[in-house]
Amino acid sequence: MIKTLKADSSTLSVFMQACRLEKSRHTPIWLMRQAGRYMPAYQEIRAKHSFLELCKNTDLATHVTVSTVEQLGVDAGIIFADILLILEPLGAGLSFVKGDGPAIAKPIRTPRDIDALPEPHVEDSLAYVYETVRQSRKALKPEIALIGFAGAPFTLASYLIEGGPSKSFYLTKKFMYTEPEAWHKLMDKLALASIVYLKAQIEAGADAVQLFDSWVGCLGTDDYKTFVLPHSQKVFAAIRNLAPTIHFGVGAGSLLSLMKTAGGNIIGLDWRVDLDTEWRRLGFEVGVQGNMDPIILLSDRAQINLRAKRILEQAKARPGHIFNLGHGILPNTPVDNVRFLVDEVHRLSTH
Ligand code: 1CP
Repeated sequence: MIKTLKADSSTLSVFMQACRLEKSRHTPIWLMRQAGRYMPAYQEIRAKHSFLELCKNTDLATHVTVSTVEQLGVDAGIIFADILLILEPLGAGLSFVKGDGPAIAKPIRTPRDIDALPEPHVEDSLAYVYETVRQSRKALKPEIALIGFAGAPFTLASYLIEGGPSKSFYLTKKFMYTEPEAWHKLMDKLALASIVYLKAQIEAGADAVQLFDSWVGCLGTDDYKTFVLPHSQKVFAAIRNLAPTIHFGVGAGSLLSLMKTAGGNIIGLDWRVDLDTEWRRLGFEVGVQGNMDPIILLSDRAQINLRAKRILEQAKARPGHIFNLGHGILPNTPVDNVRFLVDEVHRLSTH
């Protein structure tokens, strides 16, 4: 049984209707990275607290989640957290360096490093995330869905092995190709921890969950099948009956049907693919989320209107389209443009 919002409110949430591939009064919209540095209110909070402090302060994290929804008028909130938090109880030495993004003090470079990884006990070590879910669900109006999330095993492994962001994923791929046995052991460990993590978020009140495989687009189809698919599939199989799931990757056009095989009620599309063509190819038994280029939000209202219209035309008001960007909002985005997009999507899709 897929979990719904409280019996009387499930029919009110356009986001949950889309997750269930039901018609809704307008197309739901939320935006990846909707809470963050492009918002002056967020910057003010960040001036006083480090990013990790903010994630662990459940009152503040709830405030960021909920006030973002109120400010933008979106149909779903996403808990304020990060895909990399799960690496902390794995003893990776996670920090966020100003300007440079995340850094891992103890990256994984040998099979022995994997054997030495501690048991992460995510039920306890990430209890603050579940508390943020609980508080946010309570604070949001019933018709606003709350999205929980985790990083997919491949994207998490890439940070653990590279030690931070990467463009080529050279160390990750080298490890995958030369140490396949250790690779699968690591992926299995990450998948098992993510299952416990996602189940606890759903238990705490997340209405749907998104698995971010942001960097999987660097792989070819054969490598995805061999090294990634079984592990992501394990995560989706474990939670499929608990809540609707969204499966997201960037630059992953050639992997979309394999990602569908791995799992997800909704498949994330970025701007590099044509929404209509890809949805047809995937089949209408799954929904799609996307797919505006985040840089459109740095242009002007005329362009935002035009592009929103085009995406909605491509989706043809089929049930199961969740409007979003193809990737996260960029730091220099004007908040007014984001609000304009949300209003336009609601206005243009109301029927
Ligand atoms: O300086 C700051 O204030 C920190 C910036 C920041 C924020 C606001 C980071 C560091 N993470 C987050 C929050 C976050 N991250 C959320 C919740 C907020 C929301 O979406 O509204 C979510 C869902 C994420 C997910 C996330 N973190 C992903 C997957 C999505 C994506 O962008 O592909 C990834 C890859 C990360 C890693 C990460 N965390 C932070 C940064 C700067 C990065 C990317 C670094 C890189 O380029 O590899």
